[in-house]
Amino acid sequence: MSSDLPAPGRCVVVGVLNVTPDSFSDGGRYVDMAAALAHAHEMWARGADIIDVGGESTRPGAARVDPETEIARVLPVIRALSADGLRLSVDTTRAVVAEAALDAGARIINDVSGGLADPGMAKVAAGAGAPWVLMHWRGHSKDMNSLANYQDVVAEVRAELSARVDAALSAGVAAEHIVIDPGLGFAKRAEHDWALLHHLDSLVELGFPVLVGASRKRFLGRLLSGADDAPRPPSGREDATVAISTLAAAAGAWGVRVHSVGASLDAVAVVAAWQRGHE
Ligand code: PMM
Repeated sequence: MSSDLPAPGRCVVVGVLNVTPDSFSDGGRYVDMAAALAHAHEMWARGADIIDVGGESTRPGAARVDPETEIARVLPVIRALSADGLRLSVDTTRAVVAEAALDAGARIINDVSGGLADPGMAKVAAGAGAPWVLMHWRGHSKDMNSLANYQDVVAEVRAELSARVDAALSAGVAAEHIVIDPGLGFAKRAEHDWALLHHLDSLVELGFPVLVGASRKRFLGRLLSGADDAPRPPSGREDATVAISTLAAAAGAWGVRVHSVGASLDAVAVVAAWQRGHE
């Protein structure tokens, strides 16, 4: 595996830093620059392997922000954190944002559209020689719920992701720079998310590192709904998120993307020791 991607001998933990006013679970808490930097440092000090900085909300139904706003949100944060030595990814579907973020010190592109939203992204990734997370995606947030139609979600996500991998390779992206991600909750209903997790091996088999982003997502809220059938709110989905980190690591995921890194770091350390049979 490329030295650009961390390989800590256990499942990698990516800490989420959303600098957006409207992200569903931590929306608005880190728009303040000082708070964003402090939160990133806290995750890094706890042992997070990558801090994923995003300036555009991808929650279902969210409207898009313009590229200038997205750049203005993420760039100062990336500049400051990379100067402090943190390993950063930029969560963006836009080539212009990814390029600016890489120039400012980000080292990895996390593209929830897998290169579909912006045809210029492949060129930026190939040109910079940067690792590129290709997530399974079928359309922008405002229409993604209507795109959640599958005959066989596992086979279709696998085939659609393979097509994105082929496109990245043909654009000159190195194989060791590619990470794939099932895109839980993106054009997927709860039944699709669970089927993909149940068959995570069919993505792992493709031979690329697999990243799983389940943290606090809707399908967990639904699973944990109370007697009134109302979904458990995001603040009550943390223990379930840690359970997913544990099971994803055991199933061969390369990494998990989470909001609260501590418990997931402990969980993936346990999985690694269990698998080795010694500390
Ligand atoms: N999910 C969100 C945003 N970015 N990136 C990857 N690679 N995988 C994901 O599952 C993913 C992502 C949405 O969640 P957030 O609003 O909590 O960041």
